[in-house]
Amino acid sequence: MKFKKAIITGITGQDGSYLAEFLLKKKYIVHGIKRKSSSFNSSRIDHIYENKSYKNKFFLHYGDLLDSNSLTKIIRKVSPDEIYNFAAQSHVGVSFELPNYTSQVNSIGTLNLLQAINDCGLSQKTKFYQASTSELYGEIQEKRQSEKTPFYPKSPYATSKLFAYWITKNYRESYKIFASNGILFNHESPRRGETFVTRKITIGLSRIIHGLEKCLNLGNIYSLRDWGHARDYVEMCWKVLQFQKPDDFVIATEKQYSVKFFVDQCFKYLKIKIRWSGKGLNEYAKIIDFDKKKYPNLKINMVVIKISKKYFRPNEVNNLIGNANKAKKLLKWKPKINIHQLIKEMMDADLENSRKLILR
Ligand code: NAP
Ligand code: F7E
Repeated sequence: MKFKKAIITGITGQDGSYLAEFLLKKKYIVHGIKRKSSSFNSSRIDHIYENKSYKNKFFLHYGDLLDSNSLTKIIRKVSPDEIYNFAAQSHVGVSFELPNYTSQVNSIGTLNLLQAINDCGLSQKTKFYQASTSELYGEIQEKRQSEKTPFYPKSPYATSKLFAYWITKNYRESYKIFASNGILFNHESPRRGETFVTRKITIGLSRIIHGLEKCLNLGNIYSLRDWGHARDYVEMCWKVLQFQKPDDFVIATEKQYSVKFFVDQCFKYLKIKIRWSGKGLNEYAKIIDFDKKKYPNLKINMVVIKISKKYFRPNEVNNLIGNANKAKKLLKWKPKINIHQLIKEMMDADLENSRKLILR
């Protein structure tokens, strides 16, 4: 039996690790591209690498989106059926501080991959998935954003992803590569990068509970997002490439919550009562009731959330919510995990991580 071969860029990231697990379960041979780092960056995939049943099925290659030679070499050697481009400088806030680097990796990096497919003579064999983003909608032009909604990017991250979106379409039209964009709205998990807001909240609250930190500082808590689960969404990335033709799809839960709501629901899950007071940069939340036996490190009136100017962006995307009708209809998909299940999974995992930190 001939197994399909896939290359995943960004294998060490949240989505890369979940997609690797998903494809391996589907009997793919998975090749991950991992960049050289001075410290360990493989914690999300170590369990896959060490799993004996994936011996000869899971391979890692050093490569970098900015080093086109490395990409061509790997693509030529593997001759993959599918490439999933997840590698990116993916932090919107950081992109304002690293606009040039973000643009190089996210824009030119995507072009390097597409050109490598062509240069290796694989344009009629290798399907290409581009990790596009709801950030493309930025200053929203429609209440619910679909594949037809005009883009209005508001950060170096979003503008770099706009180039990547269009170059993917361009290579589809010019060279007939099966190249598709998944326009994914925010998706989270216990493997989410620690500086993205949901994970920052679940880590922050876990550490406060364990007495490792006193207070969590946040930025714009009135920002609205459509949050799904990464494990749910990587299945969609795969489905996008199994569709009968290359196309672009919005993937979203179609439900919207504020950052403040996410905080409130985490405290609710923990059965800790808080009260919000103040306005703007002076807004804060303090603890007003909790189980003293369960949480010996907490105190009544302890201020646990503060607002800090540091976490506001020069240009804020305030309001995103997707319309995923096309994916639901054509790819026969609907999200499986709701925000409460997501919060439970993230809180439980980070409480356990903090507990282990203390035991060390
Ligand atoms: P992530 O956790 O930040 O992972 C990014 C990955 O890219 C990491 O493996 C990182 O390697 C790698 N990378 C960064 N620069 C690279 C370079 N120059 N060459 C090769 N690899 C490089 O991101 P994610 O949340 O999994 O998201 C996956 C993709 O989907 C990204 O392209 C992101 O922009 C896009 N996206 C994400 C969301 C979301 O809500 N998560 C929504 C829409 C679109 P290191 O581990 O060494 O840093
Ligand atoms: O911010 C606000 C912040 O950094 C969400 C990336 O995966 O999804 C992600 O981008 C919201 C923003 O994600 C803090 O201002 C408040 O309004 O978790 P985030 P993001 O910017 O939406 C999209 C779809 C991607 O494509 C990206 O790759 O929360 N916020 N206080 C905060 N955000 C952070 N990070 N930290 C705070 O303290």
